[in-house]
Amino acid sequence: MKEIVGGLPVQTETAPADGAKIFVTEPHRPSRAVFDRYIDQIWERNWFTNNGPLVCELETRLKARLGVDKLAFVTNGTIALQVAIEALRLEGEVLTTAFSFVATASSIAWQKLHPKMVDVLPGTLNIDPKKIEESIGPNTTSILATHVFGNPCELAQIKALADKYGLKVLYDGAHAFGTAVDGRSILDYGDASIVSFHATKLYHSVEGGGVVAQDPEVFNRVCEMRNFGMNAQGVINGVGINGKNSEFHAAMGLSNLEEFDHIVSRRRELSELYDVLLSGLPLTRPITPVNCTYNYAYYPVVFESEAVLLGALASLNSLNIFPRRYFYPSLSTLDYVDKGLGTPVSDDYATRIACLPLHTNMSAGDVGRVGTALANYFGEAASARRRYA
Ligand code: T4K
Repeated sequence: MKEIVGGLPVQTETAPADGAKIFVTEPHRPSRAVFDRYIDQIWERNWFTNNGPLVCELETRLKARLGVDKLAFVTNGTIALQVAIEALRLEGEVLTTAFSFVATASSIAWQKLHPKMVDVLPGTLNIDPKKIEESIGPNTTSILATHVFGNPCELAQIKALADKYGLKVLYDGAHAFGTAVDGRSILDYGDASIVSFHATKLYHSVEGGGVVAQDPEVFNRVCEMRNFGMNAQGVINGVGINGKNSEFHAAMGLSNLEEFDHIVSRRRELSELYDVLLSGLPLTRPITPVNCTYNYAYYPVVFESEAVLLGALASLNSLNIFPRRYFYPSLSTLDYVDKGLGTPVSDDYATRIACLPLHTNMSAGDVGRVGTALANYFGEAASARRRYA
């Protein structure tokens, strides 16, 4: 059966019995034997949380892997943002990107600061440095910029602005584990960076996150704040929260870390297959800078219009394929943010971008199924347009 969705014809019959669901993402499952060995250790020690040995081991291995000096493993990426904002002592107005997951903006508001929206660059969908400069006001103290889909922000230009106007820079690197610029992890830039290790991320610890900070005093505050404001001796040095993560989460993180190279190379293979299958279709893709080692965190595609996107999603959903509208709506539509100078680029892209399924449980055949479904959709849309012309 065909229906008109967004002005275009869409296949709406139920998916074939053999068409297993393909989600935008699925958690990577590491070797069960490796994971079980860590769980056995936890069982044996009966030490479950509060800075246990596996949490310490994970932090050490993550630092080595990323080449960073200071990293604190915390409960999730959102707590990482809140603790980092607090530890950096950000105040007043924080300039932030309109194109990100809601946690970026809501963390600022949660800390009772003022998120002011800044528009993005059409190529990378990352915050536009020129617009940052135009948006700086008397109460601006800082910049919170997201490396969207794991693609690096304009690091040098943002640093130059921060130096010029005395602003602090916090990077939301929720998607950025494994991305490097000029051989250096992008989590090592800015005054601090955060990362998410949520189960839907390419590298995960089920729930989890990390804070990387440059200044030892800021990092010390991060460590104390995630532990109710207490230092290692139990002395309360200020207000804190419970941002600690557990041994079980560290076990998953350690197990997945052993497979991280495989995870990235598999995602790269699948992404390159998409590149081939989708070439010639009326879709565009965000740009990855040449000096960037990309982590293949997502496979975003931009449609000509929201109507075409909605038609494509409905068509794919009917075939049991579930891309996601990351990120919709543009954060400038939230009622608790300052809309700043306006964010037309973000507002436009947010209506017509979606991420295609990409995860290590997918086969090349699954990518083929998605590619074919999209090609069929565009083929049918084109012939319908010809019929009605
Ligand atoms: N900053 C940015 C820029 C972020 O993108 C995020 C989070 C954060 C900060 C905050 O980090 P965390 O506090 O989350 O650590 C997901 C994630 O929950 C969220 O972590 C992520 N970004 C955001 C972009 O996406 P949903 O609502 O899309 O997840 P959900 O549950 O719909 O899952 C997506 C698909 O994954 C499902 O269709 C099926 C599959 N799935 C999911 C889970 C949880 C599985 O197969 N198994 C699973 O266990 O938010």
